[in-house]
Amino acid sequence: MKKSPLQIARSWYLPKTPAAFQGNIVLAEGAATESVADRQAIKALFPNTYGLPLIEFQAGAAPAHNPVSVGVILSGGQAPGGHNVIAGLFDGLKRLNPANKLYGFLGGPSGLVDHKYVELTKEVVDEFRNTGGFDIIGSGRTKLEDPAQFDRGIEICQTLGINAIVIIGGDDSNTNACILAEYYKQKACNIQVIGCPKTIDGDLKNSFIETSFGFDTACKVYSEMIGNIQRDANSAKKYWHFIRLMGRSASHITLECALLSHPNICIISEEVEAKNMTLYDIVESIVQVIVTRADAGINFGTILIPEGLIEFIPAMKRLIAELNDLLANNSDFMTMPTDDEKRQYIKGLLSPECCQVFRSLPKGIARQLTLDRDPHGNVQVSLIETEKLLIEMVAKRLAQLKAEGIYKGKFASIAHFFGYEGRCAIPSNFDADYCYSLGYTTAVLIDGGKTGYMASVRNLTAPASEWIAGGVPITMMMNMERRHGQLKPVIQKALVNLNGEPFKYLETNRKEWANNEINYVYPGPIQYFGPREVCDMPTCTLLLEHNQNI
Ligand code: FBP
Repeated sequence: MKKSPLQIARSWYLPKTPAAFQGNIVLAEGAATESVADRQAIKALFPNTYGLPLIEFQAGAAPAHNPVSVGVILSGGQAPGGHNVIAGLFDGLKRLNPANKLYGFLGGPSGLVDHKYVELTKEVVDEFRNTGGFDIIGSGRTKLEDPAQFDRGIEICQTLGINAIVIIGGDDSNTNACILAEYYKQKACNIQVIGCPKTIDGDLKNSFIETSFGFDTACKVYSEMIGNIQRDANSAKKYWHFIRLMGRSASHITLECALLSHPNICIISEEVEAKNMTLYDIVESIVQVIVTRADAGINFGTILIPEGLIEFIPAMKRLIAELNDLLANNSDFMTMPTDDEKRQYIKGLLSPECCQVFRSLPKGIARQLTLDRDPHGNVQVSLIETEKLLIEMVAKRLAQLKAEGIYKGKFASIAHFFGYEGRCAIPSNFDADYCYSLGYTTAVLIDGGKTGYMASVRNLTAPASEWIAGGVPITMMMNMERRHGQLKPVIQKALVNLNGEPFKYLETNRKEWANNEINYVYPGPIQYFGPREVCDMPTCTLLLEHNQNI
């Protein structure tokens, strides 16, 4: 296979790791923990894995390292650095005991159920060090929720002598990890389960998981493209660019990209919800900036739109919740042959308030809201073209204002959606280091006999040698939420905190960014070699959350 010069150069990169990894590690246990909410319900559902202590790695005398075999699963959407988690896990296991073995389950959680696996040897792992993508073993979105699936997992683990399963995934996949850990503990079948915090969305975080891996690289890739578009806009001076950014529900990606590139407008879903804004309020706020700039003779600009926006507009949120319940396992709906029949059927079942909202939407967008949910019951927001909806509504409003003599500018727009472009990028130094450290941490937790934990590496704004590694009980992050029409235990998603420093920074600066094109910032492409401030900086979000300057 031909490799690019950068790929070859990156294959030699040695990830930077916490100093604790240099010597022998002991697992220091803290006090018992509680879940973030719904404590009684979570405790009842996880009697064997609830309340476990926090774990921090410290230097100490070497315990005996019994040989173990581990199976690893990549779950959900791709995120840069997944291969380095596997490399760190492999190196950690081999260092603890050269007899340790690592297997990879193929194609995501279904590999465990269908018994599709490969042994990950040094030769295989070496090919993928510091590369983007999940292609070493592939990924998938199968939800592990049925005891029959768990039992299939036991069969293959017993066949291969696997003592531990590692699930590298987002909030839903780590919820699966927790359910699996509880089941295996209850069955006393000696299979540990450890999770690893992955997702470009950045919404799997709390005081012990400072960020999910992949967020840094993905945001840097999108910001490079936003910067390039801004330079094009400022050169040609004729287009408004509506840029939708991935991130599912939370607006962390959009916010981080705004902090890096200073667009004219940045919409944050969580703010829209807090201010109880309607779709028309959002359109008005965009139109206001366009008209003001046009008055100054500027007929171009950039607007960042989070992909989950639609779900945060309160009236739309109620509509989506009703649709979720109506469409959950609804075979009548699924087998209807035409879109028109489906539309009529839905209109007949919705409440009057939601039906009115549904009817007010352009047909294409309304249809997109009824498309299949993902296996976890989420609306597939990446399929909803919110940027086009906003363009249509903004153009209509500007035409009205023009007729009234209020708007004198010219409006030409271009729609963009950045998502898949960033998910398999070559990981930044930050993600390469962080992921390798997470993988190594996972190996140590397994060696220590732990189950029901997520690997945690903290103090991430400091140099890697000062990072603090350990484990967080997954039940600690859980609460009860409605999914597929039923209350389920899930890891609580971290949305943008409107009182947090990253959002406050946007709030302070957005007026200036709206009116002036000279404020654009052009971040340029990710750099892998060179000075620290160019190559090793974590996200602005992390820096601001740690009260540091950006
Ligand atoms: P994860 O939560 O699994 O990490 O997925 C992230 C994500 O990239 C979202 O930002 C996006 O909405 C979704 O996956 C797209 O899903 P798919 O890859 O199935 O199209």
